[in-house]
Amino acid sequence: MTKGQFTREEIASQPTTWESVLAGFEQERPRLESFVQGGANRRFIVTGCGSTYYLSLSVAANLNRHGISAWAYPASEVLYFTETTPQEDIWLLAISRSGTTTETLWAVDRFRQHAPGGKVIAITCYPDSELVHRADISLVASAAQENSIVQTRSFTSMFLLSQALTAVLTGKPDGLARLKTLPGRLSNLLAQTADLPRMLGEDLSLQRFFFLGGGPLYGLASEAMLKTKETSLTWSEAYHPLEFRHGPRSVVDNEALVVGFLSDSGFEAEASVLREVKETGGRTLVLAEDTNAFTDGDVTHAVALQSGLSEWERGVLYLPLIHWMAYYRGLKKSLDPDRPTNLAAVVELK
Ligand code: F1P
Repeated sequence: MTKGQFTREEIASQPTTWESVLAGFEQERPRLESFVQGGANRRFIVTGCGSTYYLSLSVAANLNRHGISAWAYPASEVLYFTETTPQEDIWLLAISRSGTTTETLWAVDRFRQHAPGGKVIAITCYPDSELVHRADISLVASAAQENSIVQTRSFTSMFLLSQALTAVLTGKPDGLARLKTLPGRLSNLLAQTADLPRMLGEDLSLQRFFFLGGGPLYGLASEAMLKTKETSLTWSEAYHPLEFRHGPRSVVDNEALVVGFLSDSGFEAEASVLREVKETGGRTLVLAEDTNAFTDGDVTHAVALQSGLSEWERGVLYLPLIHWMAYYRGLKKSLDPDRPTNLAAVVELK
């Protein structure tokens, strides 16, 4: 085994994995549709831990955008601060790659006690996991199972399943057809960006990474932060874009890379933040649907996603470039991305 072999294979397989996961969802769709009948007026607590908590933030934003009230919490909050979570007429969407994280399982049990009659939907990668046994219905991305500890294709695949669930809940399956264009778009995007992720990952003059994202992109920016930490032991932080002006930008200099996951809704305001960062000496990378608004010198690097999809549909496209950047940085620092320091694939408590 070479260093990072599992991580490399799993990052690279995302286009084909996404295709498999979406095809698998189609088979499960009739069962899900009958289960969620009248789903448009459901309310959800969305929960997970670590990466899957950050995923929950993006999932809740998407649900709210489509008229389904949703609140995201770390599983430990559902567990120990239940009274701060909605308890009336509520369902639980529990997300866990392994389906065995103790906090998430305990949160499901707690939910059952406090929201009698509330249903539990699970999103996971393991069909025989304890979470599946405790849920009323599960969406499973078996093709996205991973040998590595840090989540890459599992995260993006579970995000796709949550978007497919949202389409079914809102009774708008036409959105599913648009999700199916994402694998091809990712393949094109990786070809288009070529060595940029590796060049940035191997540039050890960069010491601090900041990821900015708003709306459905804040959870993804948080995941990018965690990936960078886990895979390369690097100082990384995540903020809503305009929040960056309110203090955090004080630590930006030429050793900092500020990555903007730019939305459509806040594009102009977000782009201004990234331009200011470069003016004050930081280095910047922007990922946006379209980058024509940036003239030479505005930002250090600009990547156009050109998905043809909205900010609510194209979210998974922001992460693979960061997966690769974190992977190459870990290798450059003589780390093994497959075995991140002090981390286990699953946190199991007694
Ligand atoms: C949750 C999690 C991961 C984290 C690490 C430990 O796992 O906290 O998010 O990156 O791998 O486990 P899961 O509940 O999604 O399996």
